[in-house]
Amino acid sequence: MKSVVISLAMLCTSVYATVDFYQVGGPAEVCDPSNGMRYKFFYDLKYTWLAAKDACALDSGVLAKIDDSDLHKRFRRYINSENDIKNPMGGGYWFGLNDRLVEGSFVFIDDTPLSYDGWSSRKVGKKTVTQPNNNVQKDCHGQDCGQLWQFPKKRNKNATWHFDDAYCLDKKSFICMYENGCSDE
Ligand SMILES: [Ca+2]
Ligand SMILES: [Ca+2]
Repeated sequence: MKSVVISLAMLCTSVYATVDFYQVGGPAEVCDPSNGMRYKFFYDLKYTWLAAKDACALDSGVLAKIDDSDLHKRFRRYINSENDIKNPMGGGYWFGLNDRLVEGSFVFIDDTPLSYDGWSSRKVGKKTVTQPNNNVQKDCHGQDCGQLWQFPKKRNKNATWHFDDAYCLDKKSFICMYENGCSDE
């Protein structure tokens, strides 16, 4: 009997790998059945990256870690499925990604290095502009903080929410992540 239960549990785990976020207490708060994490979308606020990091800590969370293609897809699908969430006040969502310590070495809040390429790449005229580009036009220190970018913002076209390095002092909406609050049943 025990082995049947275990194999059923394994089956459920593999099925859940493709299941989308489900809401807990409203559209701005979701659980991911694949990793058991809870996420909150602070779509109606906009803070600098450091202030967003502090706001997550005050709420007993951290800026979200998005480090694989499946999780990134779940975020992209979920954001575009909810009107409020897909129109964040800050024009994008800060998450935990940053290269503040060593230029070009992107890490998350827990200092693990980025191992997945979710970066934006788009055509501008005949050129392809690929992120991260550490743009220095507005700030000589460049861009060291990672956002899920609300691009393209054209009417009736969903953003792709790819990664972009942005100016840490820009004010953006943000996504916090929590290890508790999702039932593991
Ligand atoms: Ca940078
Ligand atoms: Ca950039």
